[in-house]
Parts: sequence; C-alpha cells; structure tokens
Amino acid sequence: MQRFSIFSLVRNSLSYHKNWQEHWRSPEPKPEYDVVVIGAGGHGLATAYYLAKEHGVKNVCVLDKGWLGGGNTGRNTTIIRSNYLQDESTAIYELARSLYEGLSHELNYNVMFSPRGLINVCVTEHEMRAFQRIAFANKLAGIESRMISPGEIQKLVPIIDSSSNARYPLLGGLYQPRGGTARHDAIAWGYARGADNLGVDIVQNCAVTGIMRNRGKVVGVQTQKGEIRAKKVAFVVAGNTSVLTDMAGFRVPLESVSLQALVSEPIKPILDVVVMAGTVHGYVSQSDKGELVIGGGADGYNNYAQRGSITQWEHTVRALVEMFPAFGRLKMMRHWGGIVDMTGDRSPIIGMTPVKDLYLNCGWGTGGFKSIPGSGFVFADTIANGRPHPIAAPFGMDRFREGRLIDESSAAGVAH
Ligand code: FAD
Ligand code: PYC
Repeated sequence: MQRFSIFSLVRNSLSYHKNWQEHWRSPEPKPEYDVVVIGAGGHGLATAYYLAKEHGVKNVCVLDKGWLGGGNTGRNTTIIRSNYLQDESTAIYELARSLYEGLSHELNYNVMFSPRGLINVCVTEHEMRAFQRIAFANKLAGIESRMISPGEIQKLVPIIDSSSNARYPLLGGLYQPRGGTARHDAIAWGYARGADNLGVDIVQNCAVTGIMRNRGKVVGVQTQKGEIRAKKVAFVVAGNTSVLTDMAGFRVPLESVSLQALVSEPIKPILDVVVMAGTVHGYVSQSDKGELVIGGGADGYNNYAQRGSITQWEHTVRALVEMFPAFGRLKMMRHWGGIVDMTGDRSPIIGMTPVKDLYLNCGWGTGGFKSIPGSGFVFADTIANGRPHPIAAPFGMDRFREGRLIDESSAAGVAH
C-alpha cells in the first residue's frame, strides 16, 4: 500500500515529482505468457486483475497500442446503472454495479463511485411504455428502480423545465436511486495498479500487429516489440475489434461508430443526479470539479476517427438547452469522440471464438463503462476455466447464428 503525507507531497513537488513512486511498472514484454490480454482499457485491466486475484493466473501481460485508459474508458461520460430489460443483461450489469459499490475498498484506490441516482426521462408515450416495461422487469430481477412522475423529477432536478409548454414536455421517468457515476480514469488506474501489484505486466505503446496460430489454436501475438508467445489470448479492444478479428481470420457482427461527449466550464453545484434523455439525444451529470459532463447520440455512419464534430455537439447542446434553459449561459470547454463497437442487438459479445484459446470481449457499444467490474470478473473466470462463466454464457457469439438475440435497443441509453 502506498502512503502519502503532506510531507511527501511537499517533498515530491520540490523534486519535480522525480522520485514519485510509480503506480505500475513499465516492463519490457517477456517472450512468453500464460495469458496475453490485448487492450488496456477498463475491461482488459479488470480481466487481468481478476485473473491474478481470483484464479492465481499471474503470468499475464496486458498490451496496449497507446496509453492505458486512453480508449473509451478515458473518454466516456461515466454513467453507471443496471436498469436493463432482459434477464441476461440485468444479471451482468447489476453484478458490475454492485462491485462498483465496494471497488474503492477492493482496489484500495478511490474510484469516486457516486451512486447519486439516475433518471431516464421520458418525453414520448413510446418511451413511457418502454421504460414502464423495464421498471417491471427490474422489479422481477430484484433491481431497485421505479417510474416517477414529472412532479418527482422536478423535485430531484429543480433546474429542469417541467412546464407544460416546454419543447419536450416531461411525461415521467425511470429512476434508479443507486445508479450514478465513477471517475473513469481512476477505474483504469485502480485496476492497473492492482493487477501490477499482483505481478501482471502492463506494456503500453505496443500495438498488436498479427495473431500467431497453429492448427486452429492461437499460440501468440506479433507486436511492435516483437513476437510474444501465449497459451491464451484475449481481445478486449473496443472500437478496434474487427481489425483484430481480421488478423485472427474470423469475422464479428459489429459496426464501429464514433460517440461524442463534451464538458462545460466548472460551475457551482446545480445538478446532483444523472439525467438521461434518450429521445432528444442528451445526458448530463455534474462532475466533482463542477463541470457538466454531457453526451449525445452516436454518429449515424461508420468510422474510426476518435474526434468530436461540431454537428453532433450542436445537436446535443440544442436539445439540452431546451430541457435545462439555464445551461444556455454556459461555455463549453472541450469535446471529443471515442469509437464504440455495436452489435445488432445492442448487447456485448463475451466468450470463446472459432480460434481455440482465443477469447473475445467486445460489443459494449455506448454502454460498457458501467459493466467493467462485472465483465472483467466473468471474463477472467471464462479464460481461466476455458468455458463461459454462467453469467457470460448467453453473450456468446453463436447467439447471432442461433437467433438467441438479447435485445437491449430500448434500454441501451443512447439513441442509436
Ligand atoms: P477501451 O477503453 O476503448 O480500451 C480498448 C483498448 O484497446 C484501447 O486502449 C486501445 O488503445 C487498445 N487497442 C486497440 N487496438 C489495439 C491493438 N491492435 N494493439 C494493442 N492495443 C489495442 N459507457 C457507460 O457505461 N456509461 C457512459 O456514460 C458511457 N459514455 C460514453 C461516452 C462516450 C463519448 C464514449 C465514446 C463511450 C461511452 N461509454 C459509456 C462506453 C464505454 O466507454 C465503453 O463501452 C468502454 O469504455 C469500453 O471499455 P474497453 O475497455 O472495452 O475499451
Ligand atoms: O449506457 O448508460 C449508458 C450511457 C450513458 C451515456 C452513454 N452511455
């Protein structure tokens, strides 16, 4: 455990942080590992952490082409909830949400989990029906969520325009009291430090360029730092999944699109719940720094550009200003994009692949931040035991061939 005192802070600032203890090592890759995880986002790092912690599999390397947490994990709007429709989904998202509750303690790292409550507001009758159905499904699944009236929304969010002549008149909302947010970087950093402490090698700036196979089995990876042999390999490369599966010689039913977000200048606290408005493409929460963290809908076309665009944020801000007129006076500071990979049923793919000992975790689309702890937990178990964890089993790739879709288009949260 690292300890910081005011004296060590002063000492480190005077020495220009030169002697600051690093959170994780920066090793050169070894020639061979039991497991190579490709992708040092939240899902890859959590997978490595649970492989080491829960299964004693410590001869593990996590490779990333950039810096850890520099993909979608460091670009998302940090919303955490488990109010999905299908039983398969509520099982994994609620496992993740409940792990978030104890994650700072588990990792001895403050991930700033803030279960401040979350409202999916409804502005059409269609939405009301869809979310009412989700509320019933959540009740059956034992998840605390309920429909609330416009009056209750107004009490929770005094700055929302709930007047009857509003551009988007509020009809009601689905409220999950223990939904909320966490600090996205801290999730990556906490899992990275935890995995590193358990002996996992995290190698940044090392792109995987090829997948080595022998008689239908994966035997290693080619990288910018040379070949690394591996007994098992896991792809956890949101947004780049089809690039990697091409290297491995099979295809996945995914589309890659850009999803964008932006933040305002910091202001005093005005919003202490998370508000999502799917129909008008907008969601917003206020960070601890005071910035409003805002996101919108996904781009309507495929691309690999990790950049924001004026058209998209203009659309989002326009909708949110109608809903929260006070936001009209705010300055926006930054905007950016991340590449998300989406399946047709808006549910992830977790499990085995046509290549023996090659595992796949992808397709979280616009909503995989919230699932990081649960996904890492069940994926590590899947890899360690060579068969799908029971919670992961329904999310196998074969569901598309067999027609067992897990349709989450109404609960996915972001209109797409
Ligand atoms: P990433 O964090 O993207 O990590 C994948 C890593 O793979 C990257 O670091 C990348 O560099 C690496 N990689 C790729 N190719 C290679 C290669 N060839 N070799 C080595 N490394 C490689 N989800 C929510 O639940 N709530 C939200 O509020 C939310 N908001 C979002 C807002 C935006 C703007 C975006 C873009 C996404 C949002 N999401 C949200 C979705 C969520 O961010 C993602 O589902 C999640 O972060 C995916 O995590 P990951 O670890 O799978 O992928
Ligand atoms: O899945 O809840 C979600 C989400 C919110 C914003 C982007 N995705």
